[in-house]
Amino acid sequence: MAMMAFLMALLSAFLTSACSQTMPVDCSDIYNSTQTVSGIYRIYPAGDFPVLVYCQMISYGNDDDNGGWTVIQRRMDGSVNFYLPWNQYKRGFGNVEGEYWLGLENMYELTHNRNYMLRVDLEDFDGNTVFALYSSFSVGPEADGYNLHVSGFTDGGAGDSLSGHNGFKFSTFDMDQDANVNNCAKMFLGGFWYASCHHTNPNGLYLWGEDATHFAIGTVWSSWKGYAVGMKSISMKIKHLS
Ligand SMILES: [Ca+2]
Repeated sequence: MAMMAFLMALLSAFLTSACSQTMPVDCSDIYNSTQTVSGIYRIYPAGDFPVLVYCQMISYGNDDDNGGWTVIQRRMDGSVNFYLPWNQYKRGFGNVEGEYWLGLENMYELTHNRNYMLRVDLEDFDGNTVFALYSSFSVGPEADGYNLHVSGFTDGGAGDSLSGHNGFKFSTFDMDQDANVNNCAKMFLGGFWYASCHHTNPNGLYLWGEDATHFAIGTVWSSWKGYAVGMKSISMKIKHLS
């Protein structure tokens, strides 16, 4: 009996260990299991089926701990069309090795169980880089329009273009949940937590620099470069607070 109890304990320890290593919820879990190289990994936001994601494992130096950022949105070369309907924004789209959107349902699953911070990294076409950090970030359930909760801004040179979107529902061209009498997603060619309408448009048209022909349709972050300059790269990444 003692031997059986010992074997059961061993099996239990093995299963616990195997589970924590093969079913990571986010990139922090992967980082904590000693995978410290940035790249593509499988995470399990809802605990059941895997989702491919890019994990930014480097530390930025100003974090409270080490790497393990889960990239939820990334633009870098204009290779992916982001002017897409609701179902695409809900489920996620793009190429995980390049430009992609993780999906609102995955963001909800991740952020309703754990407390996350958000970092937005920006780069212009002259090679300048800045960021904005938010100590709290979460996405509500679909029943609440996947509404945005963001607060606790810290300036990394970018200024704050996101806090004005706090509390707003997500909108796409075929799902107008914004605060404008018109359709913000149609006017600004993206999908976002539009208010009436935006201070930043990370999922807007990739502009390849400055273009004032059509107002604020690009991947702009107004508190840094105004409404006519599209970013060379813009990415949003989250990390849960331990
Ligand atoms: Ca509207």
